[in-house]
Amino acid sequence: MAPLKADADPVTPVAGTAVAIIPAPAHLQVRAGEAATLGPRTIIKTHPLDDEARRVGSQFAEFLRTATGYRIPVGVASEGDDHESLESGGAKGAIVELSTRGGDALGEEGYTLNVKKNRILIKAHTAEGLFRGVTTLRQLLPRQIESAKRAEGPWTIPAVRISDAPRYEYRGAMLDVARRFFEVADVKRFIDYMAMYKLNALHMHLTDDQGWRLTVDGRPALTQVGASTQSGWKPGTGGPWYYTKAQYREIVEYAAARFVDVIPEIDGPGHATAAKASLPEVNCGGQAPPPYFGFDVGLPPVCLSPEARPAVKAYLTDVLREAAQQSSADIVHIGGDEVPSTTTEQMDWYVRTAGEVVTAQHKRVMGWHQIGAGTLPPGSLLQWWGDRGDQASIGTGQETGAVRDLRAGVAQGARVIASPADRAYLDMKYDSTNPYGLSWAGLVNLRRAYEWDPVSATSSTDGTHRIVSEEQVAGVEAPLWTDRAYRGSNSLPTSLNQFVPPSVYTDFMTYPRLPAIAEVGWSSAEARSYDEFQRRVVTHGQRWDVQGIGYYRAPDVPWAAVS
Ligand code: TNX
Repeated sequence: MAPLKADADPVTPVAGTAVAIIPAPAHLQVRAGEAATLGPRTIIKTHPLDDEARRVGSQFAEFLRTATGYRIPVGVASEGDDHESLESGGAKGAIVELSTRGGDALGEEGYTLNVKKNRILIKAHTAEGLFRGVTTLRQLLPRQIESAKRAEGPWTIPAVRISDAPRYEYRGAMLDVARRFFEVADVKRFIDYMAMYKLNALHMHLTDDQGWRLTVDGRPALTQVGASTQSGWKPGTGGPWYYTKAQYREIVEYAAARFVDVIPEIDGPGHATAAKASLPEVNCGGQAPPPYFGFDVGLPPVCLSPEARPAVKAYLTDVLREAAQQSSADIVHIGGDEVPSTTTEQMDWYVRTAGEVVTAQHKRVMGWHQIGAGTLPPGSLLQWWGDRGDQASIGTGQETGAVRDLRAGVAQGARVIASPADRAYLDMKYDSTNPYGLSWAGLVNLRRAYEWDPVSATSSTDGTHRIVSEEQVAGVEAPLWTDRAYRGSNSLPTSLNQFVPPSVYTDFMTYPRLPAIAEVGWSSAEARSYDEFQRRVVTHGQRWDVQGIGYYRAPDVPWAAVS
C-alpha cells in the first residue's frame, strides 16, 4: 500500500466531527482543513476510459439520491455547469472524483481517500478497491444519509486522509438457510450488511438434515421432497423452501454488485438427511427416510458402503456441479462436519470424491476442519470452528480430534479460515437473557467477538504452540446458524408462533457482532483496541437506528439515546 506522504497536513482532530469507520482503516488522518459538503451541484467525476469507476460512481450516486434528493451526474466533467461546480466548491457541492488508476501497490481491495473542501478523491487499483473506498466515504457522511426517504443535510464530510487495505483476503459471513429459510429479500438485506463492513464472501449453507435449498437439474426430488421442511416446520406447514435458478442468480448478482462472492455449501456426508429423504439410492438399504424437521445434529450420513458409492458419486457429481456453476466464487464448500460412525477410509473416500468433482469444475475446495482428515486437492481451505477447549489441548499429548484434523489438513497445504465457535459464531447468545440462539460454545458478548486473533485462535492457550503462520490464514468468517431462530430457544419450540421472521433473528444476532468480526478480518492486530472500537460502535448504532436495524442493545455497550 502507498504510504502517506511525509508532507501530509498535520493531524489535528476536528472537534465535534464523528469519524467512526468500521473496520478501522490502516492509516487515517483527520485534518485541520475545512470539511467538504455534498450539495446540489456535486458531480461524480471519472476518467473517460475508466468504465469501472463510472459504474461504482453510478451506484453511489443512486444511493446518495434517496436521502439527499440530488440527481448527481456521473462521468467526465465538462465545461459549463460541471465546471462551475468545481469552481464554486463548498457552497454548492464538492466534486467527488473516482479513479481505478491508482498504482498496483494498492492491491485488489486497497484505496486512498482524500477529502478537501472542494474535492473528494478516491483512488484504487480495481473496481473492488474503489467500492471499498466509497463504502468508507458513506460512513463519513452524517447518519441521515442512511435514511430510506428524503432527509435533512447538510451532507458534510470531515477532512480526512486515508490509505487502507485489508489484512486478510477472505472476510466472510455464513447464512444457514437450511434450518431456517431466508427469502431472497432477506438474503439481500444480509448482503447489504456485509458490504457495509467490507466483507467479501457470502457462504450459503444450502443443505442440511432439515432442508435442501438449491435447484439441481435432473434431480427434482431434492427440491420436491428435500425443500418441504425446515427446523420445526413439517411438510405442509408452508414452503416449499428453496431458490429457483433465477432467484439464486438474483442473489449472486446482487452480491457481485457489492463485491461479495457467493460460496455454496453442500454439506456431507453427514447433515444430509434432506438429500437422503429425496434420493433413496444414497441410503444404505435403498430406503429413503421421511423428511426431517427436528433439531438434532449427528444424524446418520449418506451411505458410504462400497455398493452405494456409485450412487453417492453420481449424486455428488450433479449437486456439486450445479452449486459450482450457479455461484460466483472460485470455491465450493463440501461440508464435512459432525459425521457420526464413519471410518477414516469412508471419510477419505467422500472428501476425495467431492474434491474431484469440485476440481473438475475448476474450483477450489473449502470444508469444515474435519475434511483435513481426508485427501485434499491443492488450494483447499479449512474452516476452523473449534473453541477454547480445543485450543487448551494444543501441544499436549491429547490433542482433540478437531486439532488433529486441522493439523492433517494444514500438512497437506490447506489454508485456514478462522471461525472459532466461541468468538465468531453469530448463533451463540451474547448473554443468558437473549431469546434466541445457542450457548454450547459459551456466551459470546461483543468483547469476545472482538478481542481475538485469527492466528492465535488455532494456537495453544498460552500462544507457545502455533499450528498456522499468518500466511497460512486466508481469513475469517462469521457463521449465522439458524437451529434456534425462535423465541425461548433454551428449549425446543412448542408452537410455530415462537419463530420470528429471519430478519428479526438476523438483526439481533448480527449487530453489533458482525462489525466486530469484520474488523478482525480487515484491520491490523496492532491497530485494534476494544475500548476504541466500542466508541465507534456507539456511533454506528445511531446509523442502525436510521436504517431500522433491530440490533441488540448489548448492556456492555454505552449506546446513545435514540434521537
Ligand atoms: C454445529 S459448526 C454445527 C451446525 C450447527 C451449529 C450450531 C458446524 C460445522 N456444525 O450444524 O448449526 O453447531 O451452533
